[in-house]
Amino acid sequence: MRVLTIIPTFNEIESLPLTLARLRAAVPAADVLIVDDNSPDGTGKLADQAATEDGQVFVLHRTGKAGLGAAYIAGFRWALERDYDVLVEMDADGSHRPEELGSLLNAVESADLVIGSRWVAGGGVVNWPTSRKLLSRAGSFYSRTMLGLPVRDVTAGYRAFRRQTLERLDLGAVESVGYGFQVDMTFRVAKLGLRIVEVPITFVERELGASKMSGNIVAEAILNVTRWGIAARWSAVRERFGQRR
Ligand SMILES: Nc1nc2c(ncn2[C@@H]2O[C@H](COP(=O)(O)OP(=O)(O)O)[C@@H](O)[C@H]2O)c(=O)[nH]1
Ligand SMILES: [Mg+2]
Repeated sequence: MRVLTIIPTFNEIESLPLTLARLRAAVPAADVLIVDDNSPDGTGKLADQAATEDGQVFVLHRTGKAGLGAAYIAGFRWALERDYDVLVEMDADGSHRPEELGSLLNAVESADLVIGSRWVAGGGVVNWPTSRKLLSRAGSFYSRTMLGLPVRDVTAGYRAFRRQTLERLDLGAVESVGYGFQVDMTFRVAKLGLRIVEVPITFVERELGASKMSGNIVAEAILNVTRWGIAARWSAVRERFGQRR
């Protein structure tokens, strides 16, 4: 299994070196692609330096900040042009512990998409206030019910896709940027009837640098989930009505 771990970065100069070192130590066989959106703090240069020192580290430079979703889509395309079997999503800030990647990779041997999940037995979050935990759980609950998804942690960003899963998706149609991107991808994989498996992870809130998530990104996710849910129900109703005629 050839594995590529994709790490999107925007101003992660403090966090990236440690995450990269931990990842290379935890799963030495996996290649790494850093997708940097021209970070003003020089993360891109730091990534280039890492790539010159380590033949398994690659960098994709983009012209400016275009959101997490767009960065991942570019990373997926890069990987699909090469012969990787498994594509992993991982944050740069250490929240997705590289030491837990092995458990995602074990699971992806018999799944189309593996989600590292905070909200299944054995999973959890370190250093989040109760309010943030509630927001995440409520967001997952709303998305799960609205879209009929068999997933407890729908917005999770620590994932492993089989190459064939991404090949079956229309990547150009994915527009969402933040948490909505993760929900969007889950919904698309579920609609294809593919096998989604959650493995428990412990998400550790970042200690260095700043979060890029914003109220806008949360609002986009809620709005999109509502639109997709209504559209899915509406087409189910039309199908039933059509069958009766
Ligand atoms: N390339 C790129 N990476 C981004 C962008 N927004 C966020 N990221 C990265 O996505 C990951 C998750 O973002 P983070 O701010 O930690 O979100 P949070 O964990 O929900 O607070 C980090 O590695 C960020 O550097 C973006 O617009 N472009
Ligand atoms: Mg984070």
